[in-house]
Amino acid sequence: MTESVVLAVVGHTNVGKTSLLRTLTRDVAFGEVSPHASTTRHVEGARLLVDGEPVVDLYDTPGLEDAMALLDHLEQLKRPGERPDGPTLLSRFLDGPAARQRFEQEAKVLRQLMASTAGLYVIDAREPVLPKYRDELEVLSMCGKPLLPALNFVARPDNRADDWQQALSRLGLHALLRFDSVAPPLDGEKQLYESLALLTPSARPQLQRLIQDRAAQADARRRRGARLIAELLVDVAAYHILVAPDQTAADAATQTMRERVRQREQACVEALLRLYAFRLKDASAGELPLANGRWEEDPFHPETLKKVGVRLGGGALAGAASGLAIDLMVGGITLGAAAALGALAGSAAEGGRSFGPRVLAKLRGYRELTVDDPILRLLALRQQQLLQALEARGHAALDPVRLDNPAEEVWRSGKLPEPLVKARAYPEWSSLNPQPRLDAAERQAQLSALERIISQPLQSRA
Ligand SMILES: Nc1nc2c(ncn2[C@@H]2O[C@H](COP(=O)(O)OP(=O)(O)OP(=O)(O)O)[C@@H](O)[C@H]2O)c(=O)[nH]1
Ligand SMILES: [Mg+2]
Repeated sequence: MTESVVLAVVGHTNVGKTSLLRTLTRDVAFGEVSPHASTTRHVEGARLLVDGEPVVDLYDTPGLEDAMALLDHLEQLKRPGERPDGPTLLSRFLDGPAARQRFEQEAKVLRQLMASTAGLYVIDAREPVLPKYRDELEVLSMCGKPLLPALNFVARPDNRADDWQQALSRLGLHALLRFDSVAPPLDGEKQLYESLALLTPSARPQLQRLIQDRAAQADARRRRGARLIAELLVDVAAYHILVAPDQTAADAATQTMRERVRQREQACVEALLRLYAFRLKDASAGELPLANGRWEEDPFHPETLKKVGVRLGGGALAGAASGLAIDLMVGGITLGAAAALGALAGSAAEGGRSFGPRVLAKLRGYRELTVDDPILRLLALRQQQLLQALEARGHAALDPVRLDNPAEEVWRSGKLPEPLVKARAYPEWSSLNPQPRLDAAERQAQLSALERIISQPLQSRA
């Protein structure tokens, strides 16, 4: 087995070293992050595995505070006429008393970097390029290890990444990374490992493995996320309540429907957060403007008719019931007429089985309450935006994602995707209805089709 690559994350205090580790490990609980200096006091490691094997060990280190004083001290450690190289001089320092006292924190950092394959030098790119950073780089470079500067905070408009790039190249550091631990660029992680692979050829195989594994995982997560959203939408589209023809029943049904759709959306939010390894408090859903639902005054939805039609095609029905079905097919029937035919449908045992309880209930004057199209559209939009936000969110982020009611044209006003139109006619596809049949092959096929639609980026979908 090849050895894992050891990376030390180093830099000035409060520049986001621990935050970077959180994002790279996808672990929101790694270490302690705070807006105050000197938060991390000890070296702390985290291991990145591929197929259960360690490939990269990342080490968080305390922040450097006074590199200038340390440089002065190192100068004093030189003997007259001697010009020791960096590692020699640093070893002398690390064996001396100052490494246990005044420069205890700095000693921890330098020991870790000397024991590592390479270092990631984190910079708060909002800061002006001050001489103290040059001193830091001078001390760190004495370890004799490749250093990759990582300009952090570049998602902030007030960053000075260009100034830093110039200053670093004057110091001979030409490879660098633009990153943001809170809002990392989508390919930021890949760039980080690729840049490190260029600096440390011996680490290339492991870093390549990690890059591939991370990409595959991101892909799998995105597909799983789209599936979770597809399941929510089919659940809600196929959800229906048969309501007796009086106002009290209608009010109660509307209330129930609102409550259950809200809970179902929340369950999807939570599943997405878990999938992306965030905490429940990392997202909060604004109120869903769930109006009064949709009353299917015309209970004979084209899809329902198609379904009934297909069954009638089986030829099991005789005389009257077939006539009824034909009337339904051409849409020439009203609720009143249907109710008048209720007795017929109810007594026709053969027909009863074919129509199923849903159609029979409607024939008896029951109405069907379903969730309105705009709500379906809104749910689709909100969850897709959440998915996008989670993909672009670093595990160092502290502010929650907020789910609003976004403006987007295709889902808002375009044609509702076919799988959802279809789901309207299949109450058994919804886990919100009694006796669901969630493993039905057709449901699975429609979920897959919907998952593909959802996997496309929001804007480019036509
Ligand atoms: N917006 C933004 N904030 C960040 C980023 N990185 C870190 N922060 C914030 O900066 C502050 C310092 O982050 P830490 O990760 O604790 O910094 P550190 O370098 O580990 O600090 P010490 O351990 O004290 O040396 C925290 O308030 C973070 O939330 C970033 O890329 N973008
Ligand atoms: Mg820290």
